[in-house]
Amino acid sequence: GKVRAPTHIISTISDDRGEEPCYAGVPMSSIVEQGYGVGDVISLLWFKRSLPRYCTHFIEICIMLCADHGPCVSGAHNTIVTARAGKDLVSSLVSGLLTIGPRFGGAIDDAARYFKDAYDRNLTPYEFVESMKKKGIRVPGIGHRIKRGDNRDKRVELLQRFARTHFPSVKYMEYAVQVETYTLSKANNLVLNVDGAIGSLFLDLLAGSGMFSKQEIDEIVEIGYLNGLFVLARSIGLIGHTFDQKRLKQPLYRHPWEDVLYTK
Ligand code: Q5B
Repeated sequence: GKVRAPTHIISTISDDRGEEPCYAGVPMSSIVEQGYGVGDVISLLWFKRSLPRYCTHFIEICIMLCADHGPCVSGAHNTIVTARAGKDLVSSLVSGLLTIGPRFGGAIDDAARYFKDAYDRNLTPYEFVESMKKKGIRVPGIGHRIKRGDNRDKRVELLQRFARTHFPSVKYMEYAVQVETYTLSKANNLVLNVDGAIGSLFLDLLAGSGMFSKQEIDEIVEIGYLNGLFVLARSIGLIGHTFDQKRLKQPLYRHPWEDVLYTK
């Protein structure tokens, strides 16, 4: 047979060599003609399989809910400042994206990792939270700058309502809610936040859909796919903030002296 030189790249998610591009083996004409949505495309390109409609709908809800959260959050602030410095769309976008991390928007993977580990080891919420405290680690997915026990995050409620109606099991989410009940007894700002809700519910999606083996779930959680949902979603809002500033012809941003504590 033919001897082929070793390749320098291996790729398994898409193929552009034929008449039409394919995502995980599904041709573009099927994607368009069969009415696939962005959740289906994410399923194909990230998870390499077609997921049931309730799963792809859930993914789409995550994307819509996380697309923006106003101009005051870290990402939007960076993007606005960058756009006002006259920079281009990509620079303004990545400047905002670079703020996504363990405190802002990028706690989904760690929330999934810690909630899964604690639930699977049968830790009570008390044991889990107090063991995190001993290690000096803030519980990922818990806490918010403006949301409180008496001013819950509507996005979290919407995700929970959808999952309770459509998911076969919400055991990880219910565990996260029990953790929240305990953290709220300590301080009113320690609510289950949008990262924690998505992290715990994605565990339920992976475990309850029957579409993933245990080994695959462990790999997804270990590699950390889920912050990708926030990155993807928030890009929509950050691009919007860039256009907004350009449209409004906003001048170079300079922070007011009065708002800085100059001290030695
Ligand atoms: N304490 C989010 O903190 C925030 C604790 C905790 C135990 C915790 C904090 C945190 C984990 C990371 C996380 C995602 C930094 C948040 C998001 C998207 C967003 C954003 C938006 C959007 C807020 C006061 C006291 C201290 C702390 C203790 C706080 N969190 N203890 N576990 N998790 N969470 N991030 O308000 O005794 O006084 O020292 O790191 O899940 O990013 O809208 O803004 O869509 O854009 O700055 O929703 O919770 O509170 O730092 O003053 O802490 O609470 O140890 O105790 P804050 P701090 P003490 S969702």
